[in-house]
Amino acid sequence: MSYECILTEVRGEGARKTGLITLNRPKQLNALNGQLMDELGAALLAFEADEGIGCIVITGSEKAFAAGADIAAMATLGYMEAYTGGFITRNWETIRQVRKPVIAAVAGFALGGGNELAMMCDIILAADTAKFGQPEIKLGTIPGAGGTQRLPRAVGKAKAMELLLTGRMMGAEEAERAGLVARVVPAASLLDEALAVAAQINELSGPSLMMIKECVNEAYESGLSTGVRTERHMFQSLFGTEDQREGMAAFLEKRKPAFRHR
Ligand code: DAK
Repeated sequence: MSYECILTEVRGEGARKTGLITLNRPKQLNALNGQLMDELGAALLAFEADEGIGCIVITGSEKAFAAGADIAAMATLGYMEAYTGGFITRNWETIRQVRKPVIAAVAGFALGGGNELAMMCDIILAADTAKFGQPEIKLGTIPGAGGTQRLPRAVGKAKAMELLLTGRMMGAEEAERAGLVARVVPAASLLDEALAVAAQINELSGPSLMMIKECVNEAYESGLSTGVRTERHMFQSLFGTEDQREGMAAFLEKRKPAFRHR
């Protein structure tokens, strides 16, 4: 499939490679419109279905990961259009269907829906130029793709309230201190760093990676005891996989494991 608002590539060397998605509406600072969201959804599902892909990286431009949903496309919507269809609803949840690890490599602005998109990824790596925020309040609206839910879980209620109620942006260092991003790297090496993390992940056992995602998301979305119970069941179930046999045997034989993702 050919895309207009994103670029897709396969990167890496090993048996499992990285699916790289670059948001590509630079003139609009990668504002997320319906076409971009459709293409992003299609690309994510294609990489998810491809057995040769272990991990997915989503990135933007130097200036913007994404400056939010496309305000020009939203400005004149009525309630029924917003509720029943159009870009506002479609494909925002697709990323949650992806069971492979997804890394957001963020440089420049990650605002509104851009920050919400990054927060739906499993790991956020930030360039030192990154700026995160939920400025919807300045537009007379509120976040609509999880910002009021995921931001407090990521940075705590106090900072989330301040950011949400004022629309202030925070820089990469502050975002790392607050727990929103995994790591800050120099802007010039952002993509290389993200691809290096992805390459590390690509060497690991696919089923175990999926189960870690499921367990962490379970704990994140429910209570501790439910999460711990899920984790125990997943841990036990991995004793039915070849990769567990291989991983533990390789450790005992002092060699590198050769995972076959089953
Ligand atoms: N939408 C459309 N165009 C945008 C845009 C956006 N979000 N952000 C920037 N642009 C466009 C600008 O209009 C400008 O276009 P031209 O004038 O050149 O034609 C171009 O990108 C460059 O922007 P600036 O000239 O403004 O550049 P600056 O460096 O001066 O400022 C900025 C950069 C990022 C601070 C500024 O552009 C800005 O404040 N942008 C708006 C940020 C914002 O308010 N974002 C939140 C939007 S609301 C939902 C899913 C998602 C959402 C809601 C519901 N559901 C699933 C229900 C999400 C909502 C939002 O994100």
